[in-house]
Amino acid sequence: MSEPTPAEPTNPERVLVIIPTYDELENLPLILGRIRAAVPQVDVLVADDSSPDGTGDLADALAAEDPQLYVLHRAGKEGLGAAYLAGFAWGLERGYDVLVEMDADGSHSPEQLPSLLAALADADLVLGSRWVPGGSVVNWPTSRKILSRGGNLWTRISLGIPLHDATGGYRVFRRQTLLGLGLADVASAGYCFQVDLAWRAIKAGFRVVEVPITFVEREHGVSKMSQRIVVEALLLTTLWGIRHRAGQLRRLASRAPAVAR
Ligand SMILES: Nc1nc2c(ncn2[C@@H]2O[C@H](COP(=O)(O)OP(=O)(O)OP(=O)(O)O)[C@@H](O)[C@H]2O)c(=O)[nH]1
Ligand SMILES: [Mg+2]
Repeated sequence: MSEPTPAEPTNPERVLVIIPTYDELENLPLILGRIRAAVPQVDVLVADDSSPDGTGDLADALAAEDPQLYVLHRAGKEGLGAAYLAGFAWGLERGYDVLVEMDADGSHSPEQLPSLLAALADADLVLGSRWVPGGSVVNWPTSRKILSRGGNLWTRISLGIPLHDATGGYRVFRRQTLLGLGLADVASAGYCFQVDLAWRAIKAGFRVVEVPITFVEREHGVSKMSQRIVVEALLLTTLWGIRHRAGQLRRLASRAPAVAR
């Protein structure tokens, strides 16, 4: 008797990797080459904020040769969060099932994307995490590790969420998850944008799963991380935490039995 033929997967999910860029001329061809080798099935959208170094023009030239590469040109530098929001809107309009956040600088290894995509089978949002067992950071000075771990500890305490790496930017969203996050009123720009989205996902009841990644410090180009971005993250996380706790207290008080006078 012949073996039954395994069912062909029908309608494989369409995946869009969104890469925000600002002055990533050296990195862009490297990351795109690695994506093509590691996950040839995915489409890629480069969201460039009119990089002065010509990253947007290079992206156009590469897209002319690659039918799975698209470029979103934005008017000027508005921060990572705004570029992702525009990229999400672009991908959702075009019906992608899965949308991925990935930096251009090589810190997020495309070779690890299959493990993040696999984790989506039991999750609505997958976070690439440096700070769970198996996760790591390569070539970071101790000061950056302390900043990242400290920021994440503060986020956990302040918001009361169980995540170890809420500030990381290597993520996989289901389409339905993004649609359920209320993206229209997201205003945060830097690291805070990542915390904001993870927290919204948890509050909305989505399953958020952390998968270990090896984060490698960029070798080319300069970081756009600034003191302003760190301060924004610290202040906003604290403010959200205070509001969250105040709301919890109000709800608790309203449920308490009325005291006889
Ligand atoms: N479109 C757009 N992309 C940005 C902007 N700021 C940063 N990016 C991109 O966002 C990604 C992450 O930025 P990085 O400068 O590497 O910041 P980071 O990874 O948080 O910090 P480092 O760990 O120091 O590299 C990179 O692909 C940047 O080119 C921006 O204002 N607009
Ligand atoms: Mg980086």
